[in-house]
Amino acid sequence: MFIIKSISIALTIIISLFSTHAIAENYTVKMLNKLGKERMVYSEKVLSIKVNDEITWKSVDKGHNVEFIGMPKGASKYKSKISKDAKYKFKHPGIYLYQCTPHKAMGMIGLVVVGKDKNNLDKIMKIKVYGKSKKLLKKLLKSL
Ligand SMILES: [Cu+2]
Repeated sequence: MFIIKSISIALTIIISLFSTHAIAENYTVKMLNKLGKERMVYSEKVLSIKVNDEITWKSVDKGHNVEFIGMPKGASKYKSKISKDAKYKFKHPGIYLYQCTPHKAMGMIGLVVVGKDKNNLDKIMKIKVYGKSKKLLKKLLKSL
């Protein structure tokens, strides 16, 4: 009886460890000069993640960064250093829009949807983006 109880307690601990592990995930987005036919791109343009997930942007090619230009209420602004890996933990549900500062007119933008929450979609649609990013942003928002 004692053994069965011990096993069941151990199992409960193991399962809870696994589930807490599954709660926060880390995604990787590569910052690239070239991807197929595209130039100056993030390897993932749209990511849907959960609250408390993290994204690491890898500086695979030099000269890129991450600059948040739109985010849900409560989320802090973020701007990373050029040619450095960047990491951000998404604590607030909603849509985040970011761009690469040097290539913002070349369509180097990305969207993150946290917690499947699109409460700030109207605000994101009104954010000013540049050059090639205008058409791309419209397309990406439509795909959400
Ligand atoms: Cu760039």
